[in-house]
Amino acid sequence: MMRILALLTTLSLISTAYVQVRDDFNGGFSQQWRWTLPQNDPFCTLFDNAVSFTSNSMIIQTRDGAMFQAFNSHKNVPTLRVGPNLPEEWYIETVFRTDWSTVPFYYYTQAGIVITTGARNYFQVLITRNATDQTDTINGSTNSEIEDGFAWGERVTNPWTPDTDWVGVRIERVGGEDPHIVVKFRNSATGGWVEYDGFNGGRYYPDSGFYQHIMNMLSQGARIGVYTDNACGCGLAQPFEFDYFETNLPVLPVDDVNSDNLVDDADLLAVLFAFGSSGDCLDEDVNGDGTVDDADLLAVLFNFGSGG
Ligand SMILES: [Ca+2]
Ligand SMILES: [Ca+2]
Ligand SMILES: [Ca+2]
Repeated sequence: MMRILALLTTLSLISTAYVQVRDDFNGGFSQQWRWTLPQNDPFCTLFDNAVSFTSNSMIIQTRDGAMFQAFNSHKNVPTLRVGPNLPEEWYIETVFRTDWSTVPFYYYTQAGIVITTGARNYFQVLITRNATDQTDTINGSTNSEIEDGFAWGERVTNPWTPDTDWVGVRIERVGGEDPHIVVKFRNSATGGWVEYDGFNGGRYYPDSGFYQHIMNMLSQGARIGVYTDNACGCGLAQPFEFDYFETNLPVLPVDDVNSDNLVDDADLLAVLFAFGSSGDCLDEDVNGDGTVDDADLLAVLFNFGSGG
């Protein structure tokens, strides 16, 4: 093995271009998702058999738990890790559906996108039960926290009466002469992505704290993924079915065990040291089958020398 390591470390590192990442959840993950969430207890959020796949979607049932303020106990938060070298223009989007008729009017039950460095720091773009009005409506919303300091994002859509069709949320950065971040949504009436249409609109400009918070997280190894929340602590197991998740942000390969943007001998050694371990959330379990073994070693070797 040492001969192999010595040989491999002499290889020059190859840069790979980042491309659009899309997971259609066709019977399982096609991308490099992880269930770990820093600053959260449990660190491994995969919990209670709440996650399943159809041939073309992923279903997450809400579970009690929260990222809200210091209640850092959220469950079932799958994310991808963002690497360096963000493109000037980027986007993250997901599309999902649920049967809103089973969500009580008085809970802010919600789902959507999360950008996070941990349970104490995040930004979410969501579609939420409109519990403020306590009517059978839903609306787009945003939430944010910096060091557990919660801020409702003050970006909402006008409420609408839900149907069983897909809905979607999207966050994107527009570059050029007027750079800004914008949050968008879609439902069966919008005919595609449209900007948040409630008060304050959907745009964040570079002088806003929310803009800076989002960009800071993305430049510090953020994780991006899908989020579900019963927002009640009442045991409500609401199934949210996700059709797909897509982004053009650079996503670190799962073979990069130590998240330093290179697949090299350090990752190989990490796998070797964890050899024989088992569990749901081991970084060294590269192929995600629950055990660290020779298959994971081979997976790292196969991508050896790749990086951003
Ligand atoms: Ca928190
Ligand atoms: Ca690495
Ligand atoms: Ca494995």
